[in-house]
Amino acid sequence: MVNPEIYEPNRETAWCPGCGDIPLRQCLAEVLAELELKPSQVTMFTGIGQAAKMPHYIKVNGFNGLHGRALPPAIGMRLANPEMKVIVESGDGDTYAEGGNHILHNIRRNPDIAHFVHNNQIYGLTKGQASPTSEETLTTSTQPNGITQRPFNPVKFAIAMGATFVARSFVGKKEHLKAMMKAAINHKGYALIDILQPCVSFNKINTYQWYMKRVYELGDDYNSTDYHDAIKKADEWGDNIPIGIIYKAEGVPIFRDRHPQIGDRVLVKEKKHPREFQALIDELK
Ligand SMILES: Cc1ncc(C[n+]2csc(CCOP(=O)(O)OP(=O)(O)O)c2C)c(N)n1
Ligand code: SF4
Repeated sequence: MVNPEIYEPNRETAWCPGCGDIPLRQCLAEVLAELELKPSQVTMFTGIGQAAKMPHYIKVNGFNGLHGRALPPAIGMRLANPEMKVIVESGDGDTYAEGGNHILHNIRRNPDIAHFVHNNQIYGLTKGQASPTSEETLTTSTQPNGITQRPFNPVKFAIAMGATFVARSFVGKKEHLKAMMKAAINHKGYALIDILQPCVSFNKINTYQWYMKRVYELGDDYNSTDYHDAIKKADEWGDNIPIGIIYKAEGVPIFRDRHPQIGDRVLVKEKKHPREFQALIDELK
């Protein structure tokens, strides 16, 4: 088995002690090792935020770009290199606010990407402004009278948009989170996990204790392939918060398969002569 230490999950970070990003990184390292993946076989794409620092702190190929813009380059790599495992890590703000447009159209494409959203229901890096998933009862330094908008439901949104794998997990349930990550990485298509990840410095509502009292694991009797049941489950929030694979659809074509001109080609392995590009540049001049 690959040793999880190869991913350097204990490397020093700028995250606060107790931040939910720390156990999340540990789970990820263990999952990649248990799936027998080497660092060279994985590329991680991120935008901006505390969550988006992940490729700085774990040893895989990494691309750290603009706020909310992790998905477009990830899709590019997926088209060019089907041999690479592509993982996107992003915060709730990065995904559902700045990246809102990208997640929407990404779901329509169904690329073969595992997307792990660190949902701490706050903007952590910029010191605690409200994010789309913040509770209405939360007050922050910039929203001292509370949030004036209703929270966004990412699980319901993704199911309604036709995402082919939608799960929720919690960093306080490590074995559960690892099982979800493995299922997402192995899913053929776009797999979103909304991961409940406490920000111990700026979100004083959604703490580890708050979640421990509320989260419950979906049992074997839950049928994750039923769209209407999934929408009902996605609506559960408050005293009881379900975690698990909330919706899954098999057999939907992935983005690459809709491009027959690519076929089985691994574009990064193809040697193009510079002259071929010159002809194209001349034509477009
Ligand atoms: C286009 C753009 N808008 C705003 C910012 C400022 N900014 C940097 S990080 C951040 C919030 C990050 O919050 P989130 O994505 O939830 O991640 P977290 O830090 O909580 O993990 C913002 C608004 C930016 N860098 N770029
Ligand atoms: S501010 Fe919040 S999200 Fe950022 S490192 Fe600290 S606990 Fe984690």
